[in-house]
Amino acid sequence: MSQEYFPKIGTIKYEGPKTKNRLAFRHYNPDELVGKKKMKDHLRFSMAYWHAMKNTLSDPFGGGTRLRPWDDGSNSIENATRVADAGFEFMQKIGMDFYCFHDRDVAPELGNLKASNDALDAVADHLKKLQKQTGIKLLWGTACLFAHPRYMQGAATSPNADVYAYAAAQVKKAMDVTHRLGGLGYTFWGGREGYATLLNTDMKREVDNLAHFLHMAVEYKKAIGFKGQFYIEPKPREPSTHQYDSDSAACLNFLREYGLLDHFKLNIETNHATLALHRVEHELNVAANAGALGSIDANTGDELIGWDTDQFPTNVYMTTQMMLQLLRMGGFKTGGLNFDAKVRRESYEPVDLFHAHIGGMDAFARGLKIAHAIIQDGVLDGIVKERYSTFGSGIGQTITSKKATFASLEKHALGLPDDLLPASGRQEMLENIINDYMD
Ligand code: XUL
Ligand code: CO
Repeated sequence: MSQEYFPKIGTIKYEGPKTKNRLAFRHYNPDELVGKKKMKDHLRFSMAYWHAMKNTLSDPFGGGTRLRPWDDGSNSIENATRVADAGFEFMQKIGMDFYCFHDRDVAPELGNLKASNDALDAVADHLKKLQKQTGIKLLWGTACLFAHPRYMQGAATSPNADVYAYAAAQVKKAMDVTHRLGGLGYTFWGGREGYATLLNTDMKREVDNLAHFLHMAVEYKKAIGFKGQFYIEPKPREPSTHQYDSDSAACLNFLREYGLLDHFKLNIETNHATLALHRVEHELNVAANAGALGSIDANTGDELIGWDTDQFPTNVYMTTQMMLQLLRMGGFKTGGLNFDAKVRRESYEPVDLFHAHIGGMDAFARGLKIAHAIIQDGVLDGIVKERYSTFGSGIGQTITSKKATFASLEKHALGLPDDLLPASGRQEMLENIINDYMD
């Protein structure tokens, strides 16, 4: 990394909430302890290569607007390695320890699979060097199975067997490269694994094929000795009208049905949760309850627009709820907070990448500290425990210990008054309590 690509920007430092410097952290102080762990080890921030380095900032109504002097847009290896240099300079300056990529983000797709594989290998050699120089690690790799026209009708759920084979070959190579780079995980987001109309779709066959595809990935993982965690990333729609991996519950059901649950965890993305009409904490909770919360794609949507706008998360109320879920499950094991977020089309300068990530990192640092304080004080936990306390003794105890039957419950119910009521849910009081922790 001889040349500097962000020459006017130095290392971003923690300066505390009172600083006037916009290129500084107000809350994220990497080495500060929160409980027993450093902030950076709780949060494990990661750069999403496809957004930070490759997104041209186009939208359905207009082309790209970004200024990225280091990227000439060509398909050359030189360009790919220059972009990688800029990416690592960015991560170093902002202090991010991880990154994630699709095969086609880091290296160009050329005229045939062999040429594309060779290009990927060449760039991977360079990435390996950069990782060694900087200590930055690959959180997860993945394959882009949705951009090329061959995947217009799906990849592992394509109606065409040759497309299915091509997708398998692409994943095989992406897994090889992820393994070579010491990746801690590998993600399957079902880009176009879904359908637009049942009039032309054999859903059962497509889902069976998808499961077989993932079983082959598990086999291949064993064959090459890759120890990283596999993730599935739920998303309900966009690009397909109906995606097979629509939300946490659907993914868990699919994994169980096909005997894959031991091999996969979920990578939960906020904007995908809201597209599924769930709060992100719901999706995290469903995954965590199944022991399958693996990683997080951190972003947020625009509720007024309603599509996957992939914005940077700045809402501390939301990051607090997310951190409550994460801390309660004992924190990340292999995953992290990957900023699957892009700057707005209007924010086209390189420095905007810094403002965006600083804001996201600060929002999660605040969420972490607040969630930790809430858990430490036991305010919520005590109230939730009390809410279910009738299950701790008497008839409730027989239910909890699975000794109850319909007959025994009927006998008990016959002795109860008809106007019996549960205790108040106290939602507003609880929301007030959370607000007390916000300052
Ligand atoms: C798409 C999305 C992807 C995955 C990786 O909405 O989130 O970028 O994270 O393929
Ligand atoms: Co994502």
